[in-house]
Amino acid sequence: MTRALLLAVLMAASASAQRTQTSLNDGWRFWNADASGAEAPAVDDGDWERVDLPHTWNAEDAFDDVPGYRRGVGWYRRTLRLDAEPSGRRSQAGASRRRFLHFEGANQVADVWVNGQPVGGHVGGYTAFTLDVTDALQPGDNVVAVRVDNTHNPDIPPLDADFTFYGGIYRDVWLIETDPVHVAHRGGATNAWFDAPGLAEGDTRVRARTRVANASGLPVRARVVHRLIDPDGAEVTNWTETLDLDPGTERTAEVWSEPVEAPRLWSPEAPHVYRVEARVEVDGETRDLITSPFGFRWVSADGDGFALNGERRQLHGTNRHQDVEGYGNALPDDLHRRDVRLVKETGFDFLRLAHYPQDEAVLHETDRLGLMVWEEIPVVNTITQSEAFADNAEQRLREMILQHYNHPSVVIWGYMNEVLLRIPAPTPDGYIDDVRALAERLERVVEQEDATRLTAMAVSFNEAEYRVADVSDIFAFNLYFGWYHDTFADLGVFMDSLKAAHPDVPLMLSEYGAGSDERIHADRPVRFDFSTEHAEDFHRASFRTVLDRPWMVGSAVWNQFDFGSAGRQDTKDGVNQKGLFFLDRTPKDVAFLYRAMLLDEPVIRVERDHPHRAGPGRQSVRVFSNAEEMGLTVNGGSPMRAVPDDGLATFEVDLVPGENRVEAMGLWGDAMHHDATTLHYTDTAAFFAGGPDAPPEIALNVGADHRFTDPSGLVYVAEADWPGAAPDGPARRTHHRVGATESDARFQSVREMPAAWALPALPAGTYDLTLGAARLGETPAVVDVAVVGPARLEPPLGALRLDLSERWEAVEGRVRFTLPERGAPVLRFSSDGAPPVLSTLVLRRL
Ligand code: GCB
Ligand code: CA
Repeated sequence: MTRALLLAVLMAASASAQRTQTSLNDGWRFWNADASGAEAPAVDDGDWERVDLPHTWNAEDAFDDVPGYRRGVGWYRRTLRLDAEPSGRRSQAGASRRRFLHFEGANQVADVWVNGQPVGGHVGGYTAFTLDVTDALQPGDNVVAVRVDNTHNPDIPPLDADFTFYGGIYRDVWLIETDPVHVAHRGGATNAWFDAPGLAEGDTRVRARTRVANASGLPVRARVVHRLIDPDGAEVTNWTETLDLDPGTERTAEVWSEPVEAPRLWSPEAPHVYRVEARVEVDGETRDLITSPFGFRWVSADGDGFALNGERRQLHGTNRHQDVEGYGNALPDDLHRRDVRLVKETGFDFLRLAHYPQDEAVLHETDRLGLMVWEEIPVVNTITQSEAFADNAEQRLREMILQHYNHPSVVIWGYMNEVLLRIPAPTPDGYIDDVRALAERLERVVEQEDATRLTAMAVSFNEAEYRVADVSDIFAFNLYFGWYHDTFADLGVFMDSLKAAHPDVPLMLSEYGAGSDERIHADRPVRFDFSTEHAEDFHRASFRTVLDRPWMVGSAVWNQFDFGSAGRQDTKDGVNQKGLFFLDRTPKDVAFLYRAMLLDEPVIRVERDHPHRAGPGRQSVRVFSNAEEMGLTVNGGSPMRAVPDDGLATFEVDLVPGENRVEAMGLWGDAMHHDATTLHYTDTAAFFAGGPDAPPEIALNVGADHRFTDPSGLVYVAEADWPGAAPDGPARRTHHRVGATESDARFQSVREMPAAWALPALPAGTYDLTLGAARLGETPAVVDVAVVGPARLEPPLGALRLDLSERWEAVEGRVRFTLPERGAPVLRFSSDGAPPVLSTLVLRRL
C-alpha cells in the first residue's frame, strides 16, 4: 500500500468510528395538550400539528389580551430511522455503537420514550440533558415521544419571576452516536473539562479532565490524547494519559500539559479562543474525538473592584433574556448569536445571562466576540423550603457549570436573585435561615465544581440587611432608583452607604433600568411615564454614577432587550419594556446613548424614536454622540452648535409643518461624520386657525402630560400643548392592561370631565370628533356627550355615547357634526353612574 492510500484507509476507519452528531430538529408532530398513552408507537399522530424545533406553545398566548398563558402538558413525537448497522461499524470490542438523544433544553419537565420504552427525562427548563437510548433503538423506524410539562411546580425553580416560562422543546435536539469507548456524557455535558487554574500565579499548564466510558463488553486500554490548538490553528502542545477501563465503567483522565509559553490571554479587546482536542484511542485507532473552546484568563474581585488578568477594569454590561417577538423562547441559534452581537455592538464588555442558563450558541459567541459573562440558575423571588427544591437548585447549578465550564467568557456563576425582596407574609418558619442555608449550599457546590470563577448573588436594596453579604464572592444589587422609587441621584447615595457598610466586599450593580415606549414622549419626563426621554435620562445619570465609582465591580443594564413577562401590565401588555432594544430587536435611541458613552469609534445618531411631532413648533431634538463638537441644522438653516456631554446633546429647534430635514454633524479631530433624519410636524394650533397650513387632523391625550403617537403617526398631544383650556377635573393614571385595543397606553390616563368643556374656536365646516375612554374605577357608567354649537342652541349638533360598563376596556365613539360658522363648540357630559371620564379626543376636518 502506498503511504497516501494507507492514510486514506486509516482516516476512513477512524472517521467511521468517531462520534457523529445529527440534528433532530425537523419533522416532529405536536399535540397542544396532554394525551394519555401518547408514548405508544402505534398511536396515530396524523392529525397532530407538524412542527420543527425549536418550538414553544406559548409564543402567541403569552402576549394576547387574556391574562396568563397555557401552562400544562404538550406532546412531541417523531420517527427516527436507523439503517441496520454495517458490520464494519461494530467496534472491535463487539458491542454496537452507543446512541444518545441530546436535548439542549425543554421547559420545564421532560419525559422521553423510545418505541414506548421510557428512556429517562429531565427536570428544569434551562439546562441540557443527554439520554442513552442505545438499548431502546432498533434498526428501521423508531418512535421518539416526548412529554413536556410547564405546569407550576413548587419544587422546581423558578417559582415566580418577571418573565414568561414558555413551554416546549425550545432548543435544539440531537442524535449523538459514538463508539462504545467514548467521552462520557454526564450532567448534559460532554465530559471533558479544560482549565488553567494556576494562571494567576504564572502556572501556564493546561489541565484536562476527560472522562472516558467503556460501554463495550471487554476491558480496554484507552489512550487519551489532548492537543492545545492556538487561535491560528497551530498545535501548541499535546499531552496524553492512558486509562485501563473494565467493561461498563468510566474513568477520568486528569492530566496537565507542559507549561505553555506566552499564552495569548483572552479579553474583551482580544478574545483569543484556543481549542482543546481530546482524542480517545484504543489500539492506535481513534474511537472518539471532541474539541472545545479554551481561553487563558483569570479574574478576581475585592473591595477595590474587579480585575481581569490582573488588570483593574470595571464591568460595563447588560442583561439578556432569551425571547424574541414572534418566537417566544424558541430561537434558532442564529438569533441567539445575533443578540450577542447586538450586545457587543452596543459597546458592552459584560453580559449577565439572567435569570437562567442560556443556549450553547450564546456562549460560543460570547467567547468569540469577547464578552465577560455572568450565568446563573433561576432561583428567583422565592424558594420552597423543601429538600426537593434545594436538590433541584443544586442539580441545575451543577449542570450549568458542567455544561459551560470550558467557555472562557464565563467569569461569574450566580445562583439567586432577589430571594429576600418580598418575603412571603406571614413569613414561614425559618424562611430567612433556609434562604441563607440554600445560598451557602449552592456556594459550596460552585466551590466543588469550579474554583476558577467568581460567584455572585443579586439582591434588592432592602436585602442588604439580611446576613447574606458574605456568602458569595460578589454582592450584587438590582437597583431601580429613579424608576420604581426615589430619584436618579439616590443610586449614588445608596452605593456609597453600601460601600461604607461593606468596605471590603466586591459590590456590583447587577440591574438598573427604566421602561420606555416609542409612542410616549415627554418634554419634562417623570419617573414611570414610560417616555423614551425618561429612559435616556435615567440611563445617562445612572451610568455616570457607576463610572464615577471605580470601586464598583461593574454594572449591567436591565435589560438589553424588551422581554415577555405575561403577568406584566405596563404600557404594552405582557412585556417588560426596560430594553435598550425592542422585543423584535429594533434598537431604541437609548442604545445609541450607550454606544456614544462606551465606544471609541465615532458615534452620531439623531434620535429616531420620536419622528412625529405636534403641538408647539419649538421642539427638542436629541443627538447621541461622542463627538468633540457638534452642529445641527434644520431644513438646511444655519447650524446650531453644542458639545455632547456623556453621550448626549439636546437642541431646541423650530419646525415647519410637514417634513423637516434634521442633520447633525460631529467633529473628531479633523474627521467629520453626519447623521440625518426627517421629523414630521403637525401644527396643532393651525388646525383651529384654518387656512392652507391647517393639518387635517389633531388629537389630545386627555389627562396626560406626555404625548402619545399612534401607529399611523397621529400624535395625541399632552394637555400642556393644547391650544385651548384643558378640562380641569381630577386626572387618573394606571398601568393596568386595557382590553379591546393595542394602544393600552392611550387609555391609561383619564380625566374626569366637567359638565361642559369648550373646545377652542373652529372654522366653519364638517368635523369628525372621536372620543375615547376607559373605566379605571369601580363604578360603571354610561357617558353621554353632546356637541353643542357655539350659540348653545338646542338641539345639539351631534351626540355620542361611551358605554363604560366593562372595566379596563377601551371604548371609542365618533360623531360627525357641521359648524355653520366659526365658533367654539362645547362638549356636554352626563353620566348615569360614575362621573364622566375621557382619555382621548381626535378632531378631523372633512
Ligand atoms: C428585578 C428582577 C427582574 C425584573 C426587574 C424589573 O429586580 O431581578 O427579574 O424583571 O427587576 O424589571 O422589575
Ligand atoms: Ca442551540
